[in-house]
Amino acid sequence: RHKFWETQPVGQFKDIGDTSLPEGPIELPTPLSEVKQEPYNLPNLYEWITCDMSSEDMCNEVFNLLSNNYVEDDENMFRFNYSKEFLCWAFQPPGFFKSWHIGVRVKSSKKLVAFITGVPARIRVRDEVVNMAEINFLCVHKKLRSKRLAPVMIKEVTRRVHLENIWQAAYTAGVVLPTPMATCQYWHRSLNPKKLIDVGFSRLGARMTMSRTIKLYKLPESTVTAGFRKMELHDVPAVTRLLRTYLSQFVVAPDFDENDVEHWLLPKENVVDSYLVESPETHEVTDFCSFYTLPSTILGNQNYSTLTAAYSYYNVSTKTPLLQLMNDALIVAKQKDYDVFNALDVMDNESFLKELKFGPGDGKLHYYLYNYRIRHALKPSELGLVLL
Ligand code: YNC
Ligand code: MG
Repeated sequence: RHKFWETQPVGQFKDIGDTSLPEGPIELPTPLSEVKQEPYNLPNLYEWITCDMSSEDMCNEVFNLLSNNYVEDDENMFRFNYSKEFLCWAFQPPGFFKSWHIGVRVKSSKKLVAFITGVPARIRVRDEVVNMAEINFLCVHKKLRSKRLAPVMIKEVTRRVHLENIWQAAYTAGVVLPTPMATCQYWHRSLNPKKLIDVGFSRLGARMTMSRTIKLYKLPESTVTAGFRKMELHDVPAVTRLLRTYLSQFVVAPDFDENDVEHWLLPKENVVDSYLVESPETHEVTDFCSFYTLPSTILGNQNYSTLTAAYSYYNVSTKTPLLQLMNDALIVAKQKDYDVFNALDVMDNESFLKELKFGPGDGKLHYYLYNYRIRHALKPSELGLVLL
Protein backbone atom coordinates (compact mmCIF):
# COMPACT_ATOMS: atom_id res chain seq x y z
CA ARG A 1 0.00 0.00 0.00
CA HIS A 2 2.77 2.45 0.94
CA LYS A 3 5.75 1.21 -1.07
CA PHE A 4 7.95 4.04 0.21
CA TRP A 5 6.71 4.58 3.75
CA GLU A 6 6.83 0.83 4.49
CA THR A 7 10.64 1.07 4.17
CA GLN A 8 11.00 3.97 6.61
CA PRO A 9 11.52 4.02 10.40
CA VAL A 10 8.02 5.20 11.26
CA GLY A 11 5.20 3.48 13.13
CA GLN A 12 3.71 0.94 10.69
CA PHE A 13 -0.03 0.29 10.41
CA LYS A 14 0.55 -3.42 11.17
CA ASP A 15 2.02 -2.48 14.55
CA ILE A 16 -0.94 -0.39 15.75
CA GLY A 17 -2.04 -1.72 19.12
CA ASP A 18 1.15 -3.75 19.70
CA THR A 19 1.92 -2.67 23.24
CA SER A 20 5.14 -4.72 23.37
CA LEU A 21 6.94 -2.16 21.20
CA PRO A 22 8.83 0.41 23.25
CA GLU A 23 8.29 4.17 22.92
CA GLY A 24 11.21 6.14 21.54
CA PRO A 25 13.69 5.89 18.64
CA ILE A 26 12.98 3.10 16.15
CA GLU A 27 16.52 2.98 14.70
CA LEU A 28 19.72 3.95 16.47
CA PRO A 29 22.00 6.64 15.03
CA THR A 30 24.85 5.40 12.85
CA PRO A 31 28.37 6.90 12.95
CA LEU A 32 28.42 10.04 10.76
CA SER A 33 31.11 8.41 8.59
CA GLU A 34 28.51 5.79 7.62
CA VAL A 35 25.98 8.37 6.40
CA LYS A 36 25.86 8.37 2.60
CA GLN A 37 28.15 11.19 1.46
CA GLU A 38 26.70 11.79 -2.04
CA PRO A 39 23.18 13.01 -2.83
CA TYR A 40 20.55 10.49 -3.97
CA ASN A 41 20.19 10.04 -7.72
CA LEU A 42 17.63 12.12 -9.54
CA PRO A 43 16.24 11.36 -12.99
CA ASN A 44 18.87 12.56 -15.49
CA LEU A 45 17.17 15.79 -16.56
CA TYR A 46 17.24 17.18 -13.00
CA GLU A 47 19.82 18.42 -10.50
CA TRP A 48 19.91 19.20 -6.77
CA ILE A 49 20.46 22.72 -5.52
CA THR A 50 20.87 24.14 -2.05
CA CYS A 51 18.72 27.24 -1.90
CA ASP A 52 20.38 30.36 -0.54
CA MET A 53 17.37 32.10 1.00
CA SER A 54 19.37 35.29 1.62
CA SER A 55 19.34 35.79 -2.17
CA GLU A 56 16.31 37.69 -3.36
CA ASP A 57 16.27 35.82 -6.69
CA MET A 58 16.23 32.45 -4.89
CA CYS A 59 13.45 33.67 -2.58
CA ASN A 60 11.43 34.68 -5.62
CA GLU A 61 11.91 31.30 -7.30
CA VAL A 62 10.80 29.39 -4.20
CA PHE A 63 7.87 31.76 -3.72
CA ASN A 64 6.76 31.25 -7.34
CA LEU A 65 7.02 27.43 -7.18
CA LEU A 66 4.98 27.30 -3.97
CA SER A 67 2.42 29.92 -4.97
CA ASN A 68 1.58 27.92 -8.11
CA ASN A 69 2.04 24.33 -6.89
CA TYR A 70 1.66 24.05 -3.10
CA VAL A 71 -1.25 22.80 -0.98
CA GLU A 72 -4.84 23.18 -2.22
CA ASP A 73 -8.12 22.25 -0.54
CA ASP A 74 -9.93 19.10 -1.70
CA GLU A 75 -12.14 21.04 -4.12
CA ASN A 76 -9.19 23.03 -5.59
CA MET A 77 -10.81 26.35 -4.73
CA PHE A 78 -7.95 27.77 -2.65
CA ARG A 79 -4.15 27.37 -2.61
CA PHE A 80 -1.80 28.43 0.20
CA ASN A 81 0.13 31.53 -0.79
CA TYR A 82 2.85 32.00 1.86
CA SER A 83 4.49 35.42 1.43
CA LYS A 84 8.21 35.82 0.71
CA GLU A 85 8.72 37.44 4.11
CA PHE A 86 6.97 34.50 5.72
CA LEU A 87 9.13 31.95 3.90
CA CYS A 88 12.34 33.76 4.83
CA TRP A 89 11.24 33.72 8.46
CA ALA A 90 10.07 30.10 8.41
CA PHE A 91 13.31 28.79 6.88
CA GLN A 92 15.82 30.65 9.05
CA PRO A 93 15.24 30.15 12.80
CA PRO A 94 18.17 30.08 15.26
CA GLY A 95 20.69 27.42 14.23
CA PHE A 96 19.15 26.76 10.80
CA PHE A 97 21.11 24.79 8.20
CA LYS A 98 21.28 26.15 4.67
CA SER A 99 21.85 22.58 3.45
CA TRP A 100 18.28 21.72 4.56
CA HIS A 101 16.73 24.14 2.01
CA ILE A 102 16.65 21.77 -0.92
CA GLY A 103 15.54 22.42 -4.47
CA VAL A 104 15.45 20.43 -7.71
CA ARG A 105 16.01 22.19 -11.03
CA VAL A 106 15.67 21.16 -14.66
CA LYS A 107 19.33 21.02 -15.79
CA SER A 108 18.74 22.65 -19.17
CA SER A 109 16.36 25.48 -18.26
CA LYS A 110 17.36 25.86 -14.58
CA LYS A 111 13.66 25.98 -13.71
CA LEU A 112 12.90 25.11 -10.06
CA VAL A 113 10.48 22.16 -10.04
CA ALA A 114 10.63 20.67 -6.53
CA PHE A 115 11.42 21.78 -3.01
CA ILE A 116 11.58 20.59 0.60
CA THR A 117 12.86 22.18 3.81
CA GLY A 118 13.90 21.25 7.28
CA VAL A 119 14.59 23.47 10.27
CA PRO A 120 16.07 22.36 13.58
CA ALA A 121 13.85 22.23 16.66
CA ARG A 122 14.06 20.78 20.14
CA ILE A 123 10.84 18.86 20.67
CA ARG A 124 9.93 17.30 24.00
CA VAL A 125 8.15 13.96 23.94
CA ARG A 126 6.90 13.17 27.47
CA ASP A 127 10.02 13.89 29.56
CA GLU A 128 12.66 13.61 26.85
CA VAL A 129 13.82 16.61 24.78
CA VAL A 130 14.84 15.39 21.32
CA ASN A 131 16.78 17.34 18.67
CA MET A 132 14.63 17.09 15.58
CA ALA A 133 14.10 18.51 12.14
CA GLU A 134 10.73 20.02 11.33
CA ILE A 135 10.09 19.08 7.69
CA ASN A 136 7.79 21.32 5.68
CA PHE A 137 7.11 22.84 2.24
CA LEU A 138 7.48 19.59 0.32
CA CYS A 139 6.35 20.52 -3.17
CA VAL A 140 6.61 18.94 -6.60
CA HIS A 141 5.55 20.93 -9.67
CA LYS A 142 2.09 19.93 -10.89
CA LYS A 143 3.51 18.63 -14.19
CA LEU A 144 5.86 16.22 -12.36
CA ARG A 145 3.38 14.59 -10.00
CA SER A 146 3.07 10.83 -9.42
CA LYS A 147 6.58 10.11 -10.71
CA ARG A 148 7.95 9.08 -7.28
CA LEU A 149 9.98 12.26 -6.90
CA ALA A 150 8.61 12.89 -3.38
CA PRO A 151 10.34 9.80 -1.87
CA VAL A 152 13.67 10.99 -3.33
CA MET A 153 13.13 14.48 -1.84
CA ILE A 154 12.35 12.92 1.53
CA LYS A 155 15.37 10.57 1.43
CA GLU A 156 17.67 13.46 0.48
CA VAL A 157 16.48 15.74 3.27
CA THR A 158 16.82 12.80 5.67
CA ARG A 159 20.43 12.27 4.56
CA ARG A 160 21.24 15.95 5.11
CA VAL A 161 19.56 15.92 8.53
CA HIS A 162 21.60 12.84 9.47
CA LEU A 163 24.80 14.67 8.40
CA GLU A 164 24.05 17.15 11.21
CA ASN A 165 23.77 14.22 13.64
CA ILE A 166 20.00 14.58 13.97
CA TRP A 167 17.92 11.40 13.70
CA GLN A 168 14.30 12.39 14.37
CA ALA A 169 11.81 14.68 12.64
CA ALA A 170 8.31 16.11 13.05
CA TYR A 171 5.93 16.97 10.21
CA THR A 172 2.26 17.41 9.41
CA ALA A 173 0.27 16.49 6.32
CA GLY A 174 -3.32 16.45 5.15
CA VAL A 175 -2.86 12.89 3.89
CA VAL A 176 -2.85 9.73 6.01
CA LEU A 177 0.57 8.08 6.11
CA PRO A 178 2.01 5.46 8.46
CA THR A 179 1.22 6.45 11.25
CA PRO A 180 -0.24 9.65 12.70
CA MET A 181 0.74 10.45 16.30
CA ALA A 182 -2.37 12.67 16.37
CA THR A 183 -5.15 13.71 14.02
CA CYS A 184 -6.39 17.25 14.40
CA GLN A 185 -9.08 19.36 12.88
CA TYR A 186 -9.12 22.96 11.69
CA TRP A 187 -11.87 25.29 12.90
CA HIS A 188 -12.70 28.56 11.17
CA ARG A 189 -14.08 31.78 12.63
CA SER A 190 -15.57 34.10 10.00
CA LEU A 191 -14.43 37.71 10.29
CA ASN A 192 -15.65 38.84 6.86
CA PRO A 193 -18.63 36.49 6.31
CA LYS A 194 -19.88 38.19 3.17
CA LYS A 195 -16.58 37.66 1.32
CA LEU A 196 -16.22 34.11 2.68
CA ILE A 197 -19.64 33.23 1.32
CA ASP A 198 -19.06 35.06 -2.00
CA VAL A 199 -15.86 33.09 -2.67
CA GLY A 200 -17.35 29.75 -1.59
CA PHE A 201 -15.25 29.35 1.57
CA SER A 202 -18.42 29.14 3.64
CA ARG A 203 -22.13 28.84 2.95
CA LEU A 204 -25.08 30.76 4.23
CA GLY A 205 -26.56 28.69 7.05
CA ALA A 206 -30.05 27.23 6.83
CA ARG A 207 -32.69 29.86 7.64
CA MET A 208 -30.01 32.58 7.65
CA THR A 209 -29.91 35.78 5.65
CA MET A 210 -26.72 37.63 4.77
CA SER A 211 -27.55 40.46 7.16
CA ARG A 212 -28.25 38.07 10.07
CA THR A 213 -24.98 36.29 9.29
CA ILE A 214 -23.02 39.55 9.30
CA LYS A 215 -24.59 40.46 12.65
CA LEU A 216 -23.82 37.01 14.09
CA TYR A 217 -20.08 37.44 13.44
CA LYS A 218 -19.85 41.12 14.39
CA LEU A 219 -17.09 41.91 16.89
CA PRO A 220 -16.41 44.92 19.14
CA GLU A 221 -14.32 47.73 17.59
CA SER A 222 -11.57 47.44 20.22
CA THR A 223 -10.15 44.84 22.59
CA VAL A 224 -11.66 44.49 26.06
CA THR A 225 -8.86 43.21 28.33
CA ALA A 226 -7.08 45.91 30.37
CA GLY A 227 -3.33 45.77 29.71
CA PHE A 228 -3.70 43.96 26.36
CA ARG A 229 -0.88 45.11 24.05
CA LYS A 230 1.49 44.01 21.31
CA MET A 231 4.52 41.97 22.44
CA GLU A 232 7.88 43.84 22.33
CA LEU A 233 11.53 42.72 22.41
CA HIS A 234 11.86 43.36 26.16
CA ASP A 235 8.98 40.91 26.77
CA VAL A 236 10.96 37.92 25.44
CA PRO A 237 12.10 36.62 28.90
CA ALA A 238 8.62 36.92 30.43
CA VAL A 239 6.90 35.34 27.42
CA THR A 240 9.45 32.51 27.39
CA ARG A 241 8.75 31.73 31.06
CA LEU A 242 4.98 31.85 30.52
CA LEU A 243 5.17 29.63 27.44
CA ARG A 244 7.59 27.08 28.94
CA THR A 245 5.40 26.61 31.98
CA TYR A 246 2.28 26.27 29.85
CA LEU A 247 3.75 23.87 27.28
CA SER A 248 5.16 21.56 29.97
CA GLN A 249 1.69 19.98 30.43
CA PHE A 250 1.48 18.58 26.88
CA VAL A 251 2.82 15.20 25.78
CA VAL A 252 4.56 16.64 22.70
CA ALA A 253 5.64 20.29 22.59
CA PRO A 254 8.57 22.45 21.50
CA ASP A 255 11.25 23.22 24.09
CA PHE A 256 11.49 26.97 23.41
CA ASP A 257 14.33 29.09 24.79
CA GLU A 258 14.53 32.89 24.60
CA ASN A 259 16.21 32.83 21.17
CA ASP A 260 13.41 30.67 19.81
CA VAL A 261 10.74 32.92 21.29
CA GLU A 262 12.40 36.01 19.83
CA HIS A 263 12.46 34.39 16.40
CA TRP A 264 9.09 32.61 16.37
CA LEU A 265 6.94 34.97 18.42
CA LEU A 266 8.24 38.53 18.28
CA PRO A 267 5.80 40.34 15.98
CA LYS A 268 6.81 40.59 12.32
CA GLU A 269 4.52 42.58 10.07
CA ASN A 270 2.22 40.31 8.01
CA VAL A 271 4.05 37.22 9.26
CA VAL A 272 3.45 36.72 12.98
CA ASP A 273 1.45 38.76 15.52
CA SER A 274 1.74 38.39 19.29
CA TYR A 275 -0.15 40.14 22.06
CA LEU A 276 0.09 39.86 25.79
CA VAL A 277 -1.63 41.08 28.90
CA GLU A 278 0.54 43.15 31.23
CA SER A 279 -1.19 43.59 34.55
CA PRO A 280 -1.90 47.34 35.02
CA GLU A 281 -1.14 46.92 38.75
CA THR A 282 1.88 44.60 38.96
CA HIS A 283 3.21 44.94 35.37
CA GLU A 284 3.50 41.18 35.34
CA VAL A 285 2.90 39.44 31.97
CA THR A 286 0.00 37.09 32.71
CA ASP A 287 -1.38 36.04 29.32
CA PHE A 288 -0.26 35.72 25.74
CA CYS A 289 -1.78 35.00 22.33
CA SER A 290 -0.39 34.84 18.80
CA PHE A 291 -1.29 34.07 15.22
CA TYR A 292 0.56 33.81 11.93
CA THR A 293 -0.51 35.17 8.55
CA LEU A 294 -1.10 32.79 5.67
CA PRO A 295 -3.11 34.07 2.69
CA SER A 296 -4.62 31.69 0.16
CA THR A 297 -5.05 32.38 -3.52
CA ILE A 298 -8.69 32.10 -4.52
CA LEU A 299 -8.74 30.05 -7.71
CA GLY A 300 -11.12 31.22 -10.43
CA ASN A 301 -13.20 33.92 -8.76
CA GLN A 302 -14.10 37.07 -10.72
CA ASN A 303 -14.23 39.43 -7.75
CA TYR A 304 -11.54 38.31 -5.31
CA SER A 305 -8.02 36.92 -5.68
CA THR A 306 -6.86 36.47 -2.06
CA LEU A 307 -8.27 35.18 1.18
CA THR A 308 -6.37 36.56 4.18
CA ALA A 309 -6.26 34.12 7.06
CA ALA A 310 -4.85 34.36 10.58
CA TYR A 311 -3.79 31.00 12.07
CA SER A 312 -3.83 30.59 15.84
CA TYR A 313 -0.28 29.86 17.01
CA TYR A 314 0.61 29.68 20.74
CA ASN A 315 -1.77 31.03 23.41
CA VAL A 316 -1.32 31.02 27.20
CA SER A 317 -3.80 32.22 29.79
CA THR A 318 -3.08 32.40 33.52
CA LYS A 319 -5.30 35.36 34.61
CA THR A 320 -7.45 36.40 31.66
CA PRO A 321 -9.90 33.64 30.76
CA LEU A 322 -8.74 31.98 27.50
CA LEU A 323 -12.14 32.72 25.96
CA GLN A 324 -11.73 36.47 26.57
CA LEU A 325 -8.10 36.44 25.43
CA MET A 326 -8.99 34.73 22.16
CA ASN A 327 -11.95 37.06 21.67
CA ASP A 328 -9.44 39.92 21.84
CA ALA A 329 -7.26 38.07 19.30
CA LEU A 330 -10.30 37.89 16.99
CA ILE A 331 -10.89 41.62 17.49
CA VAL A 332 -7.31 42.56 16.50
CA ALA A 333 -7.46 40.20 13.52
CA LYS A 334 -10.69 41.90 12.42
CA GLN A 335 -9.12 45.36 12.90
CA LYS A 336 -6.25 44.20 10.67
CA ASP A 337 -8.73 43.13 8.01
CA TYR A 338 -8.22 39.34 8.04
CA ASP A 339 -11.12 37.46 6.44
CA VAL A 340 -10.99 34.41 8.70
CA PHE A 341 -9.29 33.21 11.90
CA ASN A 342 -8.31 29.53 11.88
CA ALA A 343 -7.39 27.31 14.80
CA LEU A 344 -6.60 23.65 15.30
CA ASP A 345 -8.20 21.71 18.16
CA VAL A 346 -4.74 21.36 19.81
CA MET A 347 -3.75 22.43 23.36
CA ASP A 348 -6.73 24.06 25.15
CA ASN A 349 -8.33 25.39 21.99
CA GLU A 350 -11.44 23.22 22.32
CA SER A 351 -12.45 25.33 25.30
CA PHE A 352 -13.17 28.41 23.17
CA LEU A 353 -13.88 27.20 19.62
CA LYS A 354 -17.64 26.69 19.82
CA GLU A 355 -18.35 29.60 22.09
CA LEU A 356 -16.41 32.03 19.89
CA LYS A 357 -18.37 30.84 16.82
CA PHE A 358 -15.67 28.85 15.09
CA GLY A 359 -17.11 26.17 12.81
CA PRO A 360 -15.40 22.83 12.06
CA GLY A 361 -13.57 22.58 8.73
CA ASP A 362 -13.61 19.55 6.46
CA GLY A 363 -10.19 17.95 6.09
CA LYS A 364 -7.92 16.86 8.90
CA LEU A 365 -4.34 17.63 9.74
CA HIS A 366 -2.24 14.61 10.75
CA TYR A 367 0.88 15.01 12.89
CA TYR A 368 3.84 12.63 12.47
CA LEU A 369 7.20 11.83 14.03
CA TYR A 370 9.99 10.20 12.02
CA ASN A 371 12.08 7.54 13.76
CA TYR A 372 10.28 7.93 17.08
CA ARG A 373 7.53 5.56 18.15
CA ILE A 374 4.58 6.76 20.20
CA ARG A 375 2.65 3.89 21.77
CA HIS A 376 -0.89 5.18 21.26
CA ALA A 377 -2.17 8.06 19.17
CA LEU A 378 -2.51 11.26 21.17
CA LYS A 379 -5.65 13.34 21.55
CA PRO A 380 -5.34 16.77 19.90
CA SER A 381 -5.54 18.33 23.38
CA GLU A 382 -2.35 16.44 24.34
CA LEU A 383 -0.41 18.16 21.55
CA GLY A 384 1.41 21.41 22.29
CA LEU A 385 2.93 21.84 18.83
CA VAL A 386 1.90 24.05 15.90
CA LEU A 387 3.84 23.76 12.63
CA LEU A 388 3.56 26.40 9.91
C1 YNC B 1 3.27 14.06 2.09
N1 YNC B 1 2.55 15.19 2.17
O1 YNC B 1 2.32 8.45 0.22
P1 YNC B 1 3.94 5.67 -0.57
S1 YNC B 1 3.07 18.49 3.86
C2 YNC B 1 4.88 12.64 3.01
N2 YNC B 1 4.16 13.79 3.07
O2 YNC B 1 4.52 7.17 -0.84
P2 YNC B 1 5.15 10.90 -5.70
C3 YNC B 1 3.87 11.98 1.05
N3 YNC B 1 4.75 11.71 2.02
O3 YNC B 1 2.56 5.93 0.01
P3 YNC B 1 3.58 13.31 -5.80
C4 YNC B 1 3.11 13.16 1.03
N4 YNC B 1 2.32 13.15 -0.08
O4 YNC B 1 3.92 4.98 -1.85
C5 YNC B 1 2.59 12.00 -0.71
N5 YNC B 1 3.52 11.31 -0.05
O5 YNC B 1 4.82 5.07 0.46
C6 YNC B 1 4.06 10.00 -0.40
N6 YNC B 1 1.45 18.40 -3.52
O6 YNC B 1 5.40 10.11 -4.33
C7 YNC B 1 3.00 9.04 -0.88
N7 YNC B 1 2.75 19.27 -0.03
O7 YNC B 1 6.33 11.74 -5.99
C8 YNC B 1 3.81 8.05 -1.67
O8 YNC B 1 3.87 11.80 -5.34
C9 YNC B 1 4.83 8.93 -2.35
O9 YNC B 1 4.17 13.56 -7.15
C10 YNC B 1 4.40 9.33 -3.75
O10 YNC B 1 4.35 14.23 -4.75
C11 YNC B 1 3.83 14.43 -3.45
O11 YNC B 1 5.40 19.48 3.50
C12 YNC B 1 3.74 15.92 -3.16
O12 YNC B 1 0.63 18.81 -0.47
C13 YNC B 1 3.12 16.13 -1.79
O13 YNC B 1 3.52 18.92 -4.25
C14 YNC B 1 5.16 16.50 -3.17
O14 YNC B 1 1.68 15.96 -4.39
C15 YNC B 1 2.91 16.61 -4.28
O15 YNC B 1 2.12 13.55 -5.65
C16 YNC B 1 2.66 18.08 -4.01
O16 YNC B 1 4.76 9.95 -6.79
C17 YNC B 1 1.02 19.76 -3.21
O17 YNC B 1 4.93 10.12 -1.55
C18 YNC B 1 1.75 20.29 -2.00
C19 YNC B 1 1.65 19.38 -0.78
C20 YNC B 1 2.88 18.52 1.18
C21 YNC B 1 2.74 19.39 2.39
C22 YNC B 1 4.77 18.67 4.08
C23 YNC B 1 5.41 17.74 5.09
C24 YNC B 1 6.23 16.75 4.32
C25 YNC B 1 6.81 15.66 5.20
C26 YNC B 1 7.65 14.68 4.41
C27 YNC B 1 8.16 13.53 5.25
C28 YNC B 1 9.35 13.93 6.09
C29 YNC B 1 9.94 12.77 6.86
C30 YNC B 1 11.09 13.17 7.77
C31 YNC B 1 12.41 13.47 7.05
C32 YNC B 1 13.63 13.83 7.96
C33 YNC B 1 14.01 12.62 8.75
C34 YNC B 1 15.14 12.77 9.73
C35 YNC B 1 15.85 12.53 10.53
MG1 MG C 1 6.60 12.82 -8.61
